[in-house]
Amino acid sequence: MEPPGQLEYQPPTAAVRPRLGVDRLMRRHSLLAWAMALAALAPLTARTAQTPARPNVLILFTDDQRADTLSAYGNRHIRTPNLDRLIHGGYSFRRNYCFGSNNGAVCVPSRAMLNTGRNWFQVNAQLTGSRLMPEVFGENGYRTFATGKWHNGEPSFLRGFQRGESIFFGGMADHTQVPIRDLTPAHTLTPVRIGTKPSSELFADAALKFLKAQDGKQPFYCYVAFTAPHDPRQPQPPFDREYAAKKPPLPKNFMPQHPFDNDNLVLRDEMLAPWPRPAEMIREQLAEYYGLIAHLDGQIGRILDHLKASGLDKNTIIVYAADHGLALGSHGLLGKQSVYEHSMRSPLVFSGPGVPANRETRAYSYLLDVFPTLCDLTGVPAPDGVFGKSLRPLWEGRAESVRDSCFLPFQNSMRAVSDGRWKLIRYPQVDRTQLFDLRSDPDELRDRSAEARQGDRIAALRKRLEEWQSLVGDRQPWSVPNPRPAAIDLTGRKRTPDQWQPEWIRKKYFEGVEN
Ligand SMILES: [Ca+2]
Repeated sequence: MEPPGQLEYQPPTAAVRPRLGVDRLMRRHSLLAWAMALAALAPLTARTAQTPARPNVLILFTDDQRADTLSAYGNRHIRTPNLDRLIHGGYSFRRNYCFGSNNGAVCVPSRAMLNTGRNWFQVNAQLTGSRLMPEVFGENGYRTFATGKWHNGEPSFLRGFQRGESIFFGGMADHTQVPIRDLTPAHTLTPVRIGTKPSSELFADAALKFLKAQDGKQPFYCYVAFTAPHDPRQPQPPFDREYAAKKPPLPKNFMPQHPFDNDNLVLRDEMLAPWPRPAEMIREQLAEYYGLIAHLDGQIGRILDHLKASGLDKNTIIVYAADHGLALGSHGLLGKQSVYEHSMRSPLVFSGPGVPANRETRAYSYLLDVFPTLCDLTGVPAPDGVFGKSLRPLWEGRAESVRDSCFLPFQNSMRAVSDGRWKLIRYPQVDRTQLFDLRSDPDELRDRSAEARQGDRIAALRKRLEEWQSLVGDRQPWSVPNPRPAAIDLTGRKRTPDQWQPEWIRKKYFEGVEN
């Protein structure tokens, strides 16, 4: 596996260089068209206005997918031709992050932040008191639909979406037996039924059914939240055999154990392999993870094919992202409960009308920027309280960045800030600090914090971190009274498989473990 920071994606050439003048001209035309359409509908309220010229919105959201698991970004050990197609046709945010987490189930706050544009200090898991992205689009003339994972409770789902099929309320499930529900025309949820296809096929089927029923009279907002490649890591044929036969190499920052206690070492994600981590077992799980992504890629391809064949691609903004990354062997970890790059970074791509093709930026972005960006692109007003920022100025060349640093707060156990090159991580509960030079050390392997000459740099980064804390109302102190010892050795620690792991995974990875 290539380390995320070293994956230099080179746009092919001058043929795809930005033509900002043309882009701006086109944007003006499109704004003019909208203005005319809006003027014609002036007597109508925003709630009932229907402006077919408005672009449709399609969100393809994956679960636990590392930012470096895409062949278009240079990973030679995975093939993702369909996601590559999306990347080549769109604008990539190569430094996109989940804004930390207040929950070991990082999916929950990540999705809360995506769907409200708020940070986790402003929004709760059930999204009460926050305006939802689909809710706002629905009120502004969009036909809203969702399929796949919704991890923020049924009431918020019902508030957010007008339509839905094959909805999974929960964190994870056996990918071949997903418990799903549908939204009835009376806007109630059906009893749970068990999906009879692999998860990504189920959700792609539902999305395609919705897309094929669109008549163009009303713009749509279609949210497709895949549960792949979240564990259980169950690659589907033929990708199971393909990747088992050619296992990816270990990540460059593979370690048998995390070097100290980060407060998140013993939880369900981390129990999927023993301590110390056996190198070959990590490669097996990487092969299964990649196989699951390859299958997901094929299902996304079905959706992209339909958009192209139907012509919907000409007026549909596609957002592709994942809720966060995953360690899978990096730093001795398996899960996402850390603020290292592999776990907090996630892919983010925009494509569609007005978005340049085959371009990318390394400006910092967060998933919570998606909501205000889509508002900016569609003319839908962003609600009060949105913390994210529109990313549109980046691809239009009107800004080099929308923020000068990246803050990653994780529960009360970790705080990180990076300035584009240097990254400071603080672990208050065990009184540990790390400093990495991401330019020369993108894998976060060489902690420089003990070097005397880094004192000023650490002080400056700490100041920036505290400015972020002040901005978001984060009261976590740098130090706590009586910090715990940082040293820990998990060798031979008892493991428990959870109910979602299928029998073959229990046999393969929990042999000899009581379950
Ligand atoms: Ca997730």
